[in-house]
Amino acid sequence: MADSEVVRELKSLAIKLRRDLVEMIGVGAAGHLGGSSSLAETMAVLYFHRMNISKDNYRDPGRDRLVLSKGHAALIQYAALCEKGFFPREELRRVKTLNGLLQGHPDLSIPGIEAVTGSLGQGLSVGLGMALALRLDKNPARVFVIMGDGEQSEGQIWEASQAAANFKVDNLTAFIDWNKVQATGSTADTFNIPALDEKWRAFGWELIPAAGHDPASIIDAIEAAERVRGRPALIILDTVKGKGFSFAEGSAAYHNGILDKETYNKALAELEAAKAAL
Ligand SMILES: Cc1ncc(C[n+]2csc(CCOP(=O)(O)OP(=O)(O)O)c2C)c(N)n1
Repeated sequence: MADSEVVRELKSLAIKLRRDLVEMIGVGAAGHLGGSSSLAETMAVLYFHRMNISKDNYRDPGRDRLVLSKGHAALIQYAALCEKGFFPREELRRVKTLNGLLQGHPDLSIPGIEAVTGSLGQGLSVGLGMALALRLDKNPARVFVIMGDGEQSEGQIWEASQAAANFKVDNLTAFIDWNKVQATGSTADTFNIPALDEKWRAFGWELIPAAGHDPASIIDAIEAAERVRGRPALIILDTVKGKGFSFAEGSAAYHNGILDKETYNKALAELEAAKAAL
């Protein structure tokens, strides 16, 4: 069970990451608010509690690796990397500009990014390759892969899923950001995948549920995943798309919506209120 002060600090970090996210999107421009904010607590836990990764060791073979398979949520990962000092804050202001470092989807030119993603369905295969290579090298580092629930419609995921179980990979922890909404509507209406958890179990994975906006639950789930031996583990993060912003919660409109002055100010005000309530 995580220390309550640690949990409070991670909650506060998640709010900070959401603030950077809103500022990166800005007024009058589109940005992936919904699927980024649903990952704020997970990013806080991974980067500030669990992963052995820093601006000084991010090229060392012994570092832990994170592959953001749902690459459209890159802004929340950039916010975390920036907070860890991987690049100066000015880069957040130049995000998604031609001469900026931070592109709309993760790119290997960005310090701390481990894989090019954005075309959905590929990240688990990439992470599996990393995990197998680490095992061959007897390297104890771990690989984390974050997928979306809408992304589960991609066939390549199921090939990687079977391969990971076949090769008894246990140095890989995968996540599904189960926020129930994808780009244009609910995941169930757009491409329904009944009994998703049973499918993963049938494919040979250990399944671990987590409350995706509670750092303590995420930490417990990650620790449980790391105790699993001889097969891969999947954490299903029960989350809300657009979490933290009343106008965006559960809404496909803010998958990649435009913030106007009013919603921008409202977003910042709601974050201030959340911070004050901590
Ligand atoms: C191969 C591929 N097909 C389609 C898209 C377009 N696309 C971008 S995000 C998205 C929805 C993804 O939904 P989900 O995985 O649930 O992400 P989240 O809701 O967590 O943002 C789609 C279809 C894409 N990026 N890649």
